[in-house]
Amino acid sequence: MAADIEQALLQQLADSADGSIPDSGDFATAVGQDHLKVVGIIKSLEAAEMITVEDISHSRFVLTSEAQAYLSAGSPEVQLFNAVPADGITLAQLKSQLPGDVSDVGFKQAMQQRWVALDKSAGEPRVVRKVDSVTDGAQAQLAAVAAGNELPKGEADALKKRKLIKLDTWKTYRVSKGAKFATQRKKQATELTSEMIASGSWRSEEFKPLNFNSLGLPPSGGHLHPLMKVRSQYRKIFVAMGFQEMPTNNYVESSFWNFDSLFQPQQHPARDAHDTFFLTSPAASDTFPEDYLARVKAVHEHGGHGSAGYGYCWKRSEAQKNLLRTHTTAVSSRMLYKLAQEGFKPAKYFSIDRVFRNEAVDRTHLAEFHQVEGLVCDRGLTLGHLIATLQEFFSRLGMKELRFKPAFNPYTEPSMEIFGYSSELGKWMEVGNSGMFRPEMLQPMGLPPDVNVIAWGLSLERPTMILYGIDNIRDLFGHKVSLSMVKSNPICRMGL
Ligand code: FB9
Repeated sequence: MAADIEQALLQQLADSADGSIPDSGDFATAVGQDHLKVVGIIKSLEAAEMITVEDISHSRFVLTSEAQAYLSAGSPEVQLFNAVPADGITLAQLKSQLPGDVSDVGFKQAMQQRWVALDKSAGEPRVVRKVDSVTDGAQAQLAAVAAGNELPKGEADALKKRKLIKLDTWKTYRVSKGAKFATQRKKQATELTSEMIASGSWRSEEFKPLNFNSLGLPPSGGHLHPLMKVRSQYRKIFVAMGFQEMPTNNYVESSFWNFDSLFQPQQHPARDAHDTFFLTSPAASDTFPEDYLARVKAVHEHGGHGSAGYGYCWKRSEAQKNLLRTHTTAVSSRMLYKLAQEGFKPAKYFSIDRVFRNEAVDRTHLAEFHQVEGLVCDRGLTLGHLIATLQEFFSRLGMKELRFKPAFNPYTEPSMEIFGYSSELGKWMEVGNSGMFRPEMLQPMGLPPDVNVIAWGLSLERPTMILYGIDNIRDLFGHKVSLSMVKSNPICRMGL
């Protein structure tokens, strides 16, 4: 037990003539303890200034694992020599008789020592003996090393070169009495108690020095996932720009609000199970604002508000199908309808929450991601307002330069893909999509005809991967995420 070793060491110091223990290695052997354990105690006694310590460095050659084998089997050159019959043997036969490493090393050594020669005179090369007998000097040397005897430098260097021996170094300690030497370690008090003060015993107490550098236990607190940290930064930006957050607490949506209300035709490819997760139970919704639903049916079938519509037979059953929302634009649609029903007033809304798409999973795409969406609803809004708003929004994300590429969304016209120049990455990248909601979407809701809605969307995952230097989205989100990453990820400030 550690205390016994400590006791034995202090006692031996007290009893020793010169007040020292010459070598902790011998002491460990004497008390039958592992030297490492003794070193631990020596270090703590030294810290308590009960002893002083001097290092003693040791080194000696030890056999490598390869040499261990030769100790019993003989050196490879001797094993090879013994395998060469008096009348010689073909190299191939010889190699087949000895383990691979022995025949190669052995042959080289035996040739070097001129014990054997290669006779190529007749056809296949033959190994022949050049001496009648040999002594296994190498094995003897290895045995000497194993026994701890010194070898002449030349021999040691030769064995070292053959990687048969290696230098083993270790340290022991000469231990002497320290300033605070005692045969008993005085348990250092770790705190000043009222009893000590009352009894006055504090005067004779030895207090454990306070280690002001000790880090102490890190406060165990909650850790925000990087996505949540970036989400809160996006929230701050939206709120600072006067936007209100939309309620997104419904992953399950009806096709009506997710697609139909957005004037997305019922045969649109995004509406089949290849792209969308449809629910089997509850498979369908049936509570809709019927008057509004009728107007949506009408605009899909016949258009209106300057639109030709799609001219197909719109089916209620299709709109009833429940799904995992494919975009938070479904929430925008509900909020705009509500705004129209409650009597239009200008509004700025945003949403940040999960959306689900039955897409192939790859380094940057999972079957779900967090969509960030913003919209401004007001009279006379134009594409210019959208571009200016995007510039303001992305400049707060640190993206001062934007470019816009015409695009297509079923629910916005005109639509633009947004590209931003990332100074961190030194390249242009797609940072989102945007557009002006179509009148075929807004008018059936009951919004005044001169009200326009500019909107845009992006993801949370892409900026978070860039900010945290995460290359594969699986390392950011999902069951493979290492909790240490969540616990140790720094705070990344965007755009400041
Ligand atoms: O987030 C995306 N890119 C991005 C965003 C920010 C960023 O860094 C910040 C500045 C610091 C870096 C990159 N994208 C959108 C672009 C691409 O990554 C794209 O390949 C993947 N997109 C997702 C959809 O994938 C199928 C990102 C996601 C996306 C795309 C479009 C919308 C929302 C999310 C939308 C919309 C919309 C359009 C009009 C009206 C309303 C909403």
